[in-house]
Amino acid sequence: MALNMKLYVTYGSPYARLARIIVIEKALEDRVEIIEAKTRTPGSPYYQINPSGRVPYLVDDAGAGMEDSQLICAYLDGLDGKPRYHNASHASDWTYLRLEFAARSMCDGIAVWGREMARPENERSPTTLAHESARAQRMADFFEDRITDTLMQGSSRIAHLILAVAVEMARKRGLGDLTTGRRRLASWMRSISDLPSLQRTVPP
Ligand SMILES: N[C@@H](CCC(=O)N[C@@H](CS)C(=O)NCC(=O)O)C(=O)O
Repeated sequence: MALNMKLYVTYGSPYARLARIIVIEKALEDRVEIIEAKTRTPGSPYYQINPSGRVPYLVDDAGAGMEDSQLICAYLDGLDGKPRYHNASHASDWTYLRLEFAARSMCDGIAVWGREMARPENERSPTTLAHESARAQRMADFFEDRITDTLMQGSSRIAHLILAVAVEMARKRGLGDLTTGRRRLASWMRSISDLPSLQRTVPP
């Protein structure tokens, strides 16, 4: 089958990683071409494709473009009419949604940390780094308490993928290992990190 959809990514982006994980999990690799975009570059040709300049960005087989991992993951997951990570019962399951949005919040904070660290050293804000570091620790405590909840166990939901991607990004970008001293989160991370879709999308 022709690769008729295009997914623009950078390999370090946690949000793009979520979309790449769904492509693998939903066996869409023969339908979605993964393209590396040049982000954060004045005059990048990518801005002609996605004016916001962010990744992930998906162009579907009708040529319609969409941005944001939340939308793209739900779209890709629903293509076969059998969404596994966004099934209809989650949409009004407030207990589950609270966990999903807490994981998003944690991921957003760690992404801010990563962005700050990517700046030249003399442009980094120690205040922002300290703020995000403290937030990440509080959120890791939150998930250490919640991780044994049945909603965080069993078959993967998008909340699980977001949390896993966030914790791995913290490790990779120098914020530290958020599972240290958090036995339950550490054991949960060990098992989810073994998923082939996570292994195949590890950031460089
Ligand atoms: N809420 C968005 C966030 C996407 C985002 O922040 N992407 C970053 C990479 S991690 C990006 O493309 N940055 C480039 C820029 O800001 O120009 C999502 O979930 O997709």
